[in-house]
Amino acid sequence: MAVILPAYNEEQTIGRTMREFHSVAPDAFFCVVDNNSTDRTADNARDMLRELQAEGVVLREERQGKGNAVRRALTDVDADVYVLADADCTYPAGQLPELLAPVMEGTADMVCGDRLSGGDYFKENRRLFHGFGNRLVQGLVNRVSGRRFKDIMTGYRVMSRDFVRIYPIITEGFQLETDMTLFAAQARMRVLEIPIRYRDRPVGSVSKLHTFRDGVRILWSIFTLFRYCSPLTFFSLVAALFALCSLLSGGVVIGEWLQTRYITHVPLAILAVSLGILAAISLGTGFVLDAFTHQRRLDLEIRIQSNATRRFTATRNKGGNGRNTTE
Ligand SMILES: Nc1nc2c(ncn2[C@@H]2O[C@H](COP(=O)(O)OP(=O)(O)OP(=O)(O)O)[C@@H](O)[C@H]2O)c(=O)[nH]1
Ligand SMILES: [Mg+2]
Repeated sequence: MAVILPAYNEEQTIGRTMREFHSVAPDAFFCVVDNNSTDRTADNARDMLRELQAEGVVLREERQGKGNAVRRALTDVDADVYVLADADCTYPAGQLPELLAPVMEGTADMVCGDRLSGGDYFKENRRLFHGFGNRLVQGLVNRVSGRRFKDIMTGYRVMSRDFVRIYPIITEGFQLETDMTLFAAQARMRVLEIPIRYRDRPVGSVSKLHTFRDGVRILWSIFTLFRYCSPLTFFSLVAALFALCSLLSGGVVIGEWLQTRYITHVPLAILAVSLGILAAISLGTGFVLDAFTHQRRLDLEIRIQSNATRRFTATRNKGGNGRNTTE
């Protein structure tokens, strides 16, 4: 098992986070990914590895961003199960066994620590708009994915090797968590959410999340994903908008022609026709991209099937019925 801790200027809390996780998972391989920290984060992590006599590594990633850091860890470390957490002591290491069990047993591909159901997050995290932002993103993601996720942006996750091997990390920053959940939904992975306790960062440690900058990036990435994943719906909506404008501007022209058999609003007629053409082009684009999306889904499914670790093997004994389980 690998515990991945992306850390950017977390000298105050990285050691304590590692100690807490080590106390519940002494055999875990720690992977701390430092990202150009200007404080003693990397040194403290190395010191703590030595002190705990734990297995692990402190990696350095040049490209800034949590997504880049996690990508480095998942690319460099091979493990049967991956635990992802923040290096800021906010997530309860004590609940790791609960989160770990379903992935270990093979009944879930990703288990998320749900901060919101217990209510701690709203009490503990006092930053204005964070509760609102979480709810907004959750509503949008649930709408796009058709699922009912409770906490989409949690940073405490346990992931199976199978999930990690097929998940392409293309996001660089804090969009990572939202993207992971959306991808899991798209790939029809089994996602389980378990309510967890949540504490605010200890006094003196500083959050790396910029409410508006990162909020806008997350919303933009959901919008982009909607365009990529449901192009037919997306471009049909665009086409409907163009068609409506075309009808509104063309209505006047048609009305005039019906009454007088003349068209005096020539510019308006040209506008209406142009908007109609744009509507048709948008709809056509939607159909073409829909075919691409279909192909991409097929490719993804093939990748999932060829990468999956099979839980059961049917024995090929001559007279047997092939069953080796009672589950
Ligand atoms: N390596 C790396 N880690 C990062 C970067 N940005 C954030 N992190 C780490 O990602 C984790 C989450 O960042 P936080 O600032 O706690 O973000 P958050 O949990 O959404 O915000 P809070 O609710 O304020 O804690 C922490 O362990 C950070 O150190 C980065 O650019 N590089
Ligand atoms: Mg945090």
